[in-house]
Amino acid sequence: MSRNLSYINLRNISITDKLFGHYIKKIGEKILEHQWDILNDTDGADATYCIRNFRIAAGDIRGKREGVVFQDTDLYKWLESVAYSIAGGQAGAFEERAEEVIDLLERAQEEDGYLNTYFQINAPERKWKNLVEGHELYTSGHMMEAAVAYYEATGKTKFLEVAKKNADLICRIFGREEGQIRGYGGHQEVEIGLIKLYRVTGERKYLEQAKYFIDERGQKPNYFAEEMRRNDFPEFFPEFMKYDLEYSQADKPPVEQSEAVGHAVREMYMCSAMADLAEEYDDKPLRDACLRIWNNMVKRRMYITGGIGSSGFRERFTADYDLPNNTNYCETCASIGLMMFGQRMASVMGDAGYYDVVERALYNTVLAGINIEGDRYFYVNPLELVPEFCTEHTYMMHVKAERQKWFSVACCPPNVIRTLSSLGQYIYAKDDESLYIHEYISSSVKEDIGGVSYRVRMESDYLRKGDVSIELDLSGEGKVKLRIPYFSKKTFIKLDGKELDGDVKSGYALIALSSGKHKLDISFENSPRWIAANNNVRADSGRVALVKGPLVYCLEEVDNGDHLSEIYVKADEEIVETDDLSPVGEIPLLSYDGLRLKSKVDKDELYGEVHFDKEKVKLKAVPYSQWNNRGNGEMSVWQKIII
Ligand code: FUB
Ligand code: ZN
Repeated sequence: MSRNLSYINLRNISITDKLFGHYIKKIGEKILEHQWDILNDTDGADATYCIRNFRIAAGDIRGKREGVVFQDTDLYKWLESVAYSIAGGQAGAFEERAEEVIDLLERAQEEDGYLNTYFQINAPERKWKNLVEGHELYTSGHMMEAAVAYYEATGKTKFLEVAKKNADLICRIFGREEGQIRGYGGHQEVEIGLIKLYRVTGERKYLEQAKYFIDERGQKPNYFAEEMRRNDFPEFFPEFMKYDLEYSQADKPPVEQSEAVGHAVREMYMCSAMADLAEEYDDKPLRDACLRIWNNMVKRRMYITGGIGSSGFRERFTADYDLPNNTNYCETCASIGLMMFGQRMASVMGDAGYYDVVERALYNTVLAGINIEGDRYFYVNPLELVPEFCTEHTYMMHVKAERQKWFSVACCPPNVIRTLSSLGQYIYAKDDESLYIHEYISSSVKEDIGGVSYRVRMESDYLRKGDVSIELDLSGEGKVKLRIPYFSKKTFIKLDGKELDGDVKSGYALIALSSGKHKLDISFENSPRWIAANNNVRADSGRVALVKGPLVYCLEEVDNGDHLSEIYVKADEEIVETDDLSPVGEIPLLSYDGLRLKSKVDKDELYGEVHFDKEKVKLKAVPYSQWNNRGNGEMSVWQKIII
């Protein structure tokens, strides 16, 4: 069965947006270079050993392999970002370097297709023996994703051949035939890589292998339980061991699962593959499982910022409505995974509503993952923070009060970059007869759809006024489907100056177009408003959060002083869009009146009589994605309410 939606090659999309264009430009100008230095240990920070490990594996130098077991993925994600950036016209200068690295990969790869520097150098006898934590399949999956991206950007096949050779090995090693390992990866990812490889090569065995990995997961006898029971099971992450099978979603087959559980990134990568497979195989039970997990997550286990993973301990989901604001994890990668899952759900379900969640994650948690300068990253994304309380060796030690240059487990920084550099594929999509516009990000696209050439230029003021103007030039009759975001209570669409009736199906307004030039003027309602959480979310009881369109706002110490916990607001207070704009993207900062209730307990005492000073204050809120760009300080999304 064919897919409902296909991606458009990034070579055909150009992003000019004030907000996202800023980061995309920085990727080409400095981020890829900076990350390259980090991978090569030439930036003066702690060594990552990443390229060095490949050079050892290729026999260029001698030494012991260093870094975390999946360190190779940092290079694969870098290559994937380079590929998307080449396609977007931002990184031509990196192609030569990428070619050299691909040569290195080719030389490091073993004859049978095996390529993983940890096991090649440090533990060749343990290949495929620790599927729970060894990350071999995970690492291969990232290689496949990067190779497909590089092929699509450049048309060159060398990297694709390396990835195929590795995938062929995986297809030989894993399966239900005599002599094959009947296992699957502890951290899902290879499934996504294999599906992409199938889509670009047309070789069905890759799709079938991905289906095998999903179908076999959690079957009895449980592969992971057996593997962990073996005496020779090496522990790569002792702190992660002795965990429940649910942690890697392997306690039962995915098709029987109903809740977002365990490690959040693993869950999202697995669900992304499940949604792809449900569509490729027209597999209703698998699609229903995706739907159950999705609904459980977005209705009970997701933050207003699109963050997921409530527990700082083991980066995982916890229980329904457990959404603490300061001890949470909300890993940047998990929200990237949420974007990936939502993008696929929109296709398999044929419903634009999934992009409301994609957008929530993108505009808030994912963008908060990187600073404006493009050289610092958040791994954990709290919704409330007092810097002094984020101390080492406590329950808050995972929370950093400021973005970091890099991490010893550096999954998030290159993940943000590959996501931002492939953003075009979240903006546009197509089916046999229509162009889909999911995100209102200034850009242009040219694409042939059903024999008709579409040339489209979008100018978006989505975040400020809610206005979007789209110029289209079609060589024949065609259709455009516009996602109508959930927050827009009133949407006006004009085609060539004439108002349309605004018929919306499955979250899309369908616009039929004749051949020639057209102009769409869209106006979304996006005035700022307060939002409350479900009563079961104890952490947000009696509190409200401020949003405007897809953006969640927060208070920062730099604008409002410290002790943000003393602040109270009235939810009917007028919210003013100020002329003060965010440093990037020209997003209006919001201002409103509030109260500070300050306890008068003597400063030398901890407790005392009940006396409060009440002070009227003028508050200023900034987009959450841009917090911590003006020095360190307190931050809070949810504010206490006075009725
Ligand atoms: O295990 C690989 C990656 O490292 C995970 O996705 C992240 O959560 C981090 O633990
Ligand atoms: Zn991460």
